[in-house]
Amino acid sequence: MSRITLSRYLIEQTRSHNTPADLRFLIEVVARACKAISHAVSKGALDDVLGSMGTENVQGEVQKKLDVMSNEILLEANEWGGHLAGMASEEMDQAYQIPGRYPKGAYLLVFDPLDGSSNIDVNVSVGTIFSVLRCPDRNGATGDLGEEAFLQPGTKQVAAGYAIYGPQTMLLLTLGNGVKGFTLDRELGSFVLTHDDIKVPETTQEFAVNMSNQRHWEAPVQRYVNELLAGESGPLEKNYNMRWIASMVADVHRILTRGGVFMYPRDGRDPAMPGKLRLMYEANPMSFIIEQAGGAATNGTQRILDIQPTSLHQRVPVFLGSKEEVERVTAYHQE
Ligand code: AHM
Ligand code: MG
Repeated sequence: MSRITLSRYLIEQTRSHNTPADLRFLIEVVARACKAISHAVSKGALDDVLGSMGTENVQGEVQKKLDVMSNEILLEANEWGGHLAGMASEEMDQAYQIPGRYPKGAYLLVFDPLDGSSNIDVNVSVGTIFSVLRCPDRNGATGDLGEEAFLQPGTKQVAAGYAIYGPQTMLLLTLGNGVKGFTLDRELGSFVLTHDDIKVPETTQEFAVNMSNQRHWEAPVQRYVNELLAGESGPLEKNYNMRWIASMVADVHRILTRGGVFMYPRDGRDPAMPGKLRLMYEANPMSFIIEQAGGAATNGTQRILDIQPTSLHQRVPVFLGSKEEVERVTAYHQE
């Protein structure tokens, strides 16, 4: 049986869904960068890539060596091909300008180069999350690309995906017509289609949340999680299991595989931080993927993909996964 590689899938998409050739090239380049990141992550202590840099990113978080390496791998892979007008990364203060010596293209690439990086040193799955937007018309302007070009709601994404560096390296991708899963065949050096048409079950008995923050949550989330914990004898009349990997890619990947609800609610610790996760680098791409797989994603009151971003590094509360549970916790916010 012939195997469908990512390249072949993308070419078929060009034929069947008019996926533009430059978008196809962009995805291929991102996938190639993810292979390089997968390789670097897998080396661990052998190549002295574990541990911290001793620096902080724009959000005041300690940068791991692999955060910085992954960011550089993605920038270098994508800057020269002529398919991008600019990039933005969780690890960089401002938008990245395509160097003047290279041609520019129609798209914007936004990424979290290594999500869940607090897990690197303990050998737990991490991943790369990415989102592709079209660059708005600049009316002939040739100067630096400003942050405003990126501030588009998630509904405008033309593609999104993530690579998960776990027992297997996989790439999950949506071009807006379903979700496909590819597994890296290291001998071939190719991502091979292994999970066709991924769907999130509508109902679930599994939830994911960092319970240590419970005392800081708002009332609707307190109520919902208490009901989950009450199990069969509570109002939801079933027992729930809990999982928290603290790597969003790994938690979302589990939900895409067997269902579940993922929450990173707003909490009362810092009013300037409405949630931990970033809209552009984490919430939007994951919400696009989850919706394309038949699930739902809200910030408690609104569909995440409808949020108009106001800044590049904006944070949002996130509830995503199996529809029934996301709708339930969202309804509690509205009561
Ligand atoms: P990061 O982008 O700095 O790695 O942070 C995001 C991660 C998510 O992957 C994960 O869901 C969450 O932070 C875990 O947070 P916590 O440490 O509160 O459990
Ligand atoms: Mg992250």
